[in-house]
Amino acid sequence: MGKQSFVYVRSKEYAWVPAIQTDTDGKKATVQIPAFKDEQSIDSDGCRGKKTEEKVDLKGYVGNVLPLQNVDGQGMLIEIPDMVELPYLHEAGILYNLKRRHRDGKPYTRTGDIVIAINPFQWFTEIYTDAVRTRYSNKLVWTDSGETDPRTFVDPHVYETSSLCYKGLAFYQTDQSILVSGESGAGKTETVKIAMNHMASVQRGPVEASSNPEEKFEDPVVNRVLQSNPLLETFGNAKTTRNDNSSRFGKYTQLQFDCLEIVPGNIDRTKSRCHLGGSKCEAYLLEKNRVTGHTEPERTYHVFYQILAAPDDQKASFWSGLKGSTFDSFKYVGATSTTKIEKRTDAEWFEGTCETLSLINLGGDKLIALMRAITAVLQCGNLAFGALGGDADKSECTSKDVLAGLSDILGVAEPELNLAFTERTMKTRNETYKVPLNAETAKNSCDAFAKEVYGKLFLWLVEGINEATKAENNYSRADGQDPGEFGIIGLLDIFGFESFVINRFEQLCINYANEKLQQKFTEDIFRSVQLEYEAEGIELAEITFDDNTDVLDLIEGRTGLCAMLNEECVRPKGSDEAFVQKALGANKKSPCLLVNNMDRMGFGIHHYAGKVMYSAQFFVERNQDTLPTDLEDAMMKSSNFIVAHKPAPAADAGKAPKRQKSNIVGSTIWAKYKTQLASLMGSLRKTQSRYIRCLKPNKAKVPVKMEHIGTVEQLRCAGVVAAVTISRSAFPNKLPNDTVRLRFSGFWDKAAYPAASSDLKDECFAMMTCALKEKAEGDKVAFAVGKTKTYFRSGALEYLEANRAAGLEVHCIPIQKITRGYV
Ligand code: AOV
Ligand code: MG
Repeated sequence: MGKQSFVYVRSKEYAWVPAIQTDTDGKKATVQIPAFKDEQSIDSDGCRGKKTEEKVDLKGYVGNVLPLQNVDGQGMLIEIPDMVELPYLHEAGILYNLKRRHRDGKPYTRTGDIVIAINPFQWFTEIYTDAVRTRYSNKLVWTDSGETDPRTFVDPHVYETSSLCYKGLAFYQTDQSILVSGESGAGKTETVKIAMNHMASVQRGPVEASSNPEEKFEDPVVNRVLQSNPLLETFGNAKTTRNDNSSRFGKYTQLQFDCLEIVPGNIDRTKSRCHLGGSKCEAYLLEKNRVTGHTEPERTYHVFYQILAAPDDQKASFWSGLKGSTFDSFKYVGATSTTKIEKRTDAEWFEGTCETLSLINLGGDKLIALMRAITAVLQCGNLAFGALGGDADKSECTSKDVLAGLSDILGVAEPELNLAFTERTMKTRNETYKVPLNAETAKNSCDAFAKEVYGKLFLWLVEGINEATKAENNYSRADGQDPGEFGIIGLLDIFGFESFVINRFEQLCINYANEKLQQKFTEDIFRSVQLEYEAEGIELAEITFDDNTDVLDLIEGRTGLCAMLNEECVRPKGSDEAFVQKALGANKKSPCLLVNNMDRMGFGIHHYAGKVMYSAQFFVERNQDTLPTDLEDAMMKSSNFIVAHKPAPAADAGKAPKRQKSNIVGSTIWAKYKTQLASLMGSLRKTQSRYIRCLKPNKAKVPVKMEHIGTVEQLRCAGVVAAVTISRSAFPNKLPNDTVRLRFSGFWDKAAYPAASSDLKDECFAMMTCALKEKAEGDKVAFAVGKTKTYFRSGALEYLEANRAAGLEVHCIPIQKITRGYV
C-alpha cells in the first residue's frame, strides 16, 4: 500500500472531482472517489463519505490525476484570493478555488494580473458602495505602498483594476486599457460600467467615503459619460435566450483624462491628479439581422418596445400613425412575454432614454427625427409585396396604406419608394438598365433597407454621443489653460469566443477578433512572466508558449480566408462553395485549417480555444455590404436627416490596403472590420492592458450554482489556462523562500551542503541542492532560487512533498545512502 494523497481526478460529468490516491505505479493510480450526488454535494462533502475505488490511467491531456493541495486536514477545500499562490496551479485547482469563492459570495478572484469575475446573478450591493470604492482608491492609488504589491491589502475586485489603471495614468503617464471578455451573459457590460463608475470617482483624490452610497456625480461631463452607457444599450442591446440585456455590438470606450496637474516625477499624491474630461467610443459589428427577425422568447432591440410603450400623445408627437399602436401592430416587433428588463418596464425605460438624449444634446428636433427613423424601420416590416399584374417575375407593394405611411415618415414619394423596392438597377460598362424583382426579392430588399436605416441611426447615435462626450468639445480647465493631449483609459467590451452547432459568418468575425485579442493577451502574459523572472534574477530562456500566429495567418494572411472571400465577392458569379474550395486549396499547408469531407460548404478552424466548424452558406452575401443603388438613392432623398446621413468614415479608413483590386473589396464587411480591428489593436498597443475575464457559472442564470464543465470550457476560451501554462512553462510551482525554509529544512544536510551565506536565498539554494539532487538531470537542476521565491520544475515540489509526507527527512538520509551503496 503506498502513501495516501489528495488528488483531483478527471471526470466526464464534473470535469474534475477531488479524490484520495492510495497507490500508484507511475502508469496507473489507484484512487478512491467519493460518491457525489451533484455539483453542489462535492463542496459540502469534500473527500469524506463513501468511496468507490478506481484505477486511473495517468496519461492524458493535462494528466488525468492532478495533485490537490489546497485542502485542510479534513480534506475540505480551502480558497485563496490570488491563485498564483496555489502551489499547484492547474485547471482543477482553478475551478475549485473559483467555485468555493463564488459560493461564499466572492465574485472576484485573481491570477496574477488577471481578475476573474464570476457572474453572481445577484447584486452584492455591499461590495459596490461608495465606502468600498473609496477604500480601493485610497489604498491602491493614493497611498504609496513602496515596494510592496499594494494588492496584498485588498481582496480582488474590478475596483482593483480600475485603481491600477488610474494610478498608471496619473503617476506613470502611461495610457491604460481594460480588456473585458467572456461569453454572452458573463457580465462584461456590467463590469465595464462598474469600472467606469469607479474611475469617475477616483479623481476626487484621497477622501473620506461619502455617506451616500448612491452618490450621483455632479460634474456634468462625468454624468454624460456615464449616462451614455444605458443609452447605447437601449439601441444596441436586446433580450436573448442567454442574457436579458445582451449587447449585440462590440464597444471600445476611451475615457479621456486631463493629466496636466501631474508633474512627471512628482508623486505627491495629494497634488497630482487626472480629471475625467470626456470619452469617445467606437462600435463594432452591430447585429442588424435582429432588426427584421427574432424568435420568442428573444426580442428585438429594446428601443422598439420602449417607443411603442410610450404614452399615446407622446407617440403621436413622433408620428401620427403611431397613435393606438401596440407591439403587435408591427411585424418586426410582435408580442413579447417580457414585461420588464432589469426591474423596469419599457415605458419607464423610455422616459430615461428621452432624458438622456436631451442631456447629450439630442433632444427636440433631433429626438423626433430619431424616433421617426425608428418608426420608418417598423413600417418597413409591415410592407407586403405581390405579383404585378399577374406576372410572377414582377412585383408591387400591395399594402398601400403602409407605403403611404412610410412615404410620409421618410418624405419620399410613394411611387419612388415602390420602385426602389421592386426594381434593381444594373450597370455594365456601357449601359444602365432596370430589372424587375419578384415579390420575395422585393420583400428582401425592403428588409435590407430597414436594416440599413437602423444601422445608420445607430451610428448616428454613436457619433452624437461622441460629440456630446468627447473632451475636445466639452472640457475646459478651471484655470483656463489648454489641457493639451488627453491621457486615455480604454475599456473594451467585446463579444467573447463563440462556438455553436452551426457557425456562420458572424461567428467567424467574432472569433477572429478574439484571436487578435488572444495574441495580445499571450504577449502580455509572456512579458509579465519575463518581468517577474527578471525581478527575481532568474534565467528567462526557457519560457515557452504556443502563439496563435498560424490561425491569424490563416484568417488574415495574403491567401487567407479573408482575402479569398473578398475575391469571391468581386467575381460576378462568386459563390460560397467556390470560396471554400479556393480557401482550402490556398491554405493546404495551414496546420489550423480543418477540412470537412462531408460538406463542400463546410470548413473548420482550430482556434486557440478549440476547434470550430463553420458553414460557409451566405458568406458571400453577408460579406457584401453594398446596398443596391436603388435603395441607397431612396435613402439619400429622405427628408429625415438621419436616414439621409452619410456616416463619418471609420478611423483609418483612409489607409485602405494598397493592393486592392476593386472598390468592392474595400467595402466588404470583412475588409472594413479588419481595418477597424487593426486600428483597435493599434490603439491598444499604445496602452498598458489589464484583463478582466468574466465567467458565466451556469446557464440558468441563477445565484450560487456553478456548473463545472461549462466553467472549465470558459477558462480555456478566456485563455486563463493558457496564461497559467505560459507562466508555469519553465517552473510550474513556486513558493516564497521563507516557506521553503520552514517546510523543507528537514531535508538539509548542512555539513554536506553548506550555504554560501546566512542569507535566506543562499540557504534555500543549499537546502534545495541537497533535497533535490536526485531530480537533477545532468547540469540542469530541478529548481531556481530567486530573490524572494523558489521555483520548482515539473515534479520537483511533488517529490519534496511526497518525501516530507513519508517522513524521509534528514534522519533518514543515512539509510538512503546505505541502500544506494554510498556508504
Ligand atoms: P455580457 O455583457 O457579458 O453579455 P452583462 O454584463 O449584460 O453580460 O450581464 C448579464 C446579467 O448578469 C446582467 O444583466 C445582470 O443581471 C447580471 N450581472 C452581471 N454582472 C453582475 C454583477 N457584478 N453582480 C450581479 N449581477 C451581475 V452579452 O452583452 O450577452 O455577451 O452580448
Ligand atoms: Mg454585454
